[in-house]
Amino acid sequence: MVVSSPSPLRTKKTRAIGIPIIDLSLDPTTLSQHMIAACQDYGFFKIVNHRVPIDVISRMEEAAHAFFSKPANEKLKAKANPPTPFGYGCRNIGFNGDTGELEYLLLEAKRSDTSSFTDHPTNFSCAVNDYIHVVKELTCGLLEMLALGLSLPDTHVFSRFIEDTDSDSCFRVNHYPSVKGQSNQLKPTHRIGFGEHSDPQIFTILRSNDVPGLQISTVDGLWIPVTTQPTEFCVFVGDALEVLTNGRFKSVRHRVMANTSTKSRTSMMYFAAPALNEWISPIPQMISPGNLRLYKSFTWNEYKKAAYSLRLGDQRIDLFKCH
Ligand code: GA4
Repeated sequence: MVVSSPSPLRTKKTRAIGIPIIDLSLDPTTLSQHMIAACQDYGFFKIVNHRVPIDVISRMEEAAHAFFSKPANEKLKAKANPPTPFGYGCRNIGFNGDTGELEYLLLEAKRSDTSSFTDHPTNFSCAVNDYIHVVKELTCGLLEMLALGLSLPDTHVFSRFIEDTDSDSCFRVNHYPSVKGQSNQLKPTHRIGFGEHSDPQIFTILRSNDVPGLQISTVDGLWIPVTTQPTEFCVFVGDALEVLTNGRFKSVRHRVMANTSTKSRTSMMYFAAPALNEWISPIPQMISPGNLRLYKSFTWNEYKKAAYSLRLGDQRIDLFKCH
């Protein structure tokens, strides 16, 4: 795979080959145009020069490492009973039979009370809260840049959902242990860490260590491996942003293959979501005689319910198409 820098903008005739890497130190006009091209063509891009303090990232990575290093019976204390999506999970994803070769912690961003998870609840909670704070700021900045590039009259049209104190954003830490040498009917390289899906939210900001596994699907259905450097974040367009932009930006399908490296893969995702009672519908500026309205209006609560009633890989956005 060829990775172009700063961003492989597509023209009508040519097709970009690399995953877009966007340099946040570019001037706002160029930056917003690069981001728009990436959201349209891939629904995905990587960012560099993001200015997120490295100590906040390192503290969160250390806290995650400390948690996943605990014995299984300790980690299970953080499992919700009866099951909710939140807390500790091992292999099971959602409630409808999806599984993967991972364990995880899923937390509500606004209520990240982690006192039952660790020996040092204050340290862990501080690490989580500080990390959520900086990635939330980053997310809002990126969303404002997109609104600017689309020449929308209100540059907060997307970010206001995330700024809302009732925003339903969540934070997930995934830990993919090595499956190398483990016996299974499937070859290790065919095993799945986290199955193919798109994220239901507006935007997802991911950071991982250098162990590979993440793949994104192109619009032609080709799977491209995504490698990341410690200096980068990955950004994913979610279903809600596809609807808000009336399909101009595409929510990206992605998956994680089981980890065949000797080291564990750890990734941290901030899922930026609206409040449960917020209405999601294509913004008027994205609809025109040449761009007919593609999606119905719905509340984030309705969308979330639909997501949890289906399997991970289902195309839940189709339920909300106009025709
Ligand atoms: C995918 C994105 C986030 O990880 C997540 C996931 C959620 C879960 O693991 O509980 C879902 C999945 C995700 C989409 C469909 C439903 C809900 C599992 C599942 C089968 C936390 C989210 O919001 O949606």
